[in-house]
Amino acid sequence: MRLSRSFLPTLKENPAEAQITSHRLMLRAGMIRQTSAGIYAWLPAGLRVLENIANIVREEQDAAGAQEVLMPTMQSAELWKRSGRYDDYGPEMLRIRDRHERDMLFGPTNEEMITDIFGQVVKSYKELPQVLYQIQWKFRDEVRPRFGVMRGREFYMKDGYSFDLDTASAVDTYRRMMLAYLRTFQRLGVRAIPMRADTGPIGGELSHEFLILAPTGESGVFFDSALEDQDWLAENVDINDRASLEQFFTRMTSFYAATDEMHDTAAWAEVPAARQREGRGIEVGHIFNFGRKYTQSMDIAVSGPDGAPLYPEMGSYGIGVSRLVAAIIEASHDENGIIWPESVAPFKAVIINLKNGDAQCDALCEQLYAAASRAVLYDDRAERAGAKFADADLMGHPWQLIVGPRGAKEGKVEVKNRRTGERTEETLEGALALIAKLQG
Ligand code: 5CA
Repeated sequence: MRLSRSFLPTLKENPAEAQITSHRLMLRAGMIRQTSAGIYAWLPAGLRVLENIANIVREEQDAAGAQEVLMPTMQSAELWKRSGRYDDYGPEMLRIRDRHERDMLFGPTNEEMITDIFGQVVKSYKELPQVLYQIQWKFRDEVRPRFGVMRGREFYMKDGYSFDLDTASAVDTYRRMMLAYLRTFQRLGVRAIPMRADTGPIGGELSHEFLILAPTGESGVFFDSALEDQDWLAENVDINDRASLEQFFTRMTSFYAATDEMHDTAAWAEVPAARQREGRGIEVGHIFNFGRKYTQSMDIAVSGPDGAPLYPEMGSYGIGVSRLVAAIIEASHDENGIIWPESVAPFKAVIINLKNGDAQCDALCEQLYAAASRAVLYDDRAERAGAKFADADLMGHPWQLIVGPRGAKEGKVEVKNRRTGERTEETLEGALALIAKLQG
């Protein structure tokens, strides 16, 4: 994409309405614009990050055996009356009446709807287990939407739901999802620490939250630093083997980690002092196992081996996809702007033409750009070099390919790594090889 023709409206000044770094940087880097309280439009750079995150989430869900569906945002109140949550949910639920005076709502979550759909389709225990997920907009009428997309009213969530025959199988599914989550966050270039959590209005016993460390986080966290050193992508787990899943889960939960709500000072004292980490965290995911709460209340049964009706055990698994965009920025930025992990960056590299109109600079940049896919941005604006550098740092592209008149004369490109600040001089071939590698 040529920056001169793009819709990437960067701002030099800090917007007054933004209180935290990620919100400021998302506005300044032209990723989002607010359309009403807690509701945002995603502009091209923001949307690319949102979709990159969603795609990694999708790949790991699919690898864990979950299947993607897409449910509507609008739901009928009838469904929620069946589970008893229509009255319980409170003012966070946006209630709407249609022209026929039917009560509707904008879905804050989908346990009821997926359970109903499951019940229409699955009739026998032989069809279990099933894990279904979607990536869809949710609406919660938060009292105090704040910090931009971090706590929005409309937000993008991956919500998954599992149905198992018995508790042992439901626990396997929970553990499989736990691993998928750890792998997902690691691929997103952030460390999200799993912590035992309260289940709140979703219900159930077994629950973990995943928190990314950041001073602006809403929860206090206590954890063993050994959790930060694990490589979940290298973890050798056979996800179809109960013993292997158990071994992984036992090892993972052997490290202390809890939010302030669940903090246990006696267990904490047993963590070696050098490994005790205290701080604040942003909740980017939450998984729950709540047994038969919805299948029983909504009377959704399958026929068991002896023909008798059997209520499947359920779990639900959320990831805050739009919140993650902000959380990744909170965890990865410096005073000049965003530092995107390569896996989610809106553009993996920017070609910076330091002297537009100079025949040699233009020719070299065009040669690089001709080899580039949509993952590379070309700053071809008639701007000062300083302004181009500032925007490149602000937008956080992992690589900058800098072409100035002196280098262009010799066919040389300066390559800067945004994270390390390291600069190298490359030949045209070297720069083309980097572009090919980034796109590969
Ligand atoms: N039904 C379950 C899991 S599918 C559920 O709704 N879980 S949740 O309430 O914990 O939400 C899942 C994730 O959505 C949270 O971990 C958080 O990352 C994100 N989230 C929740 N509320 C908001 C909000 N107001 N703005 C942005 N993200 C949010």
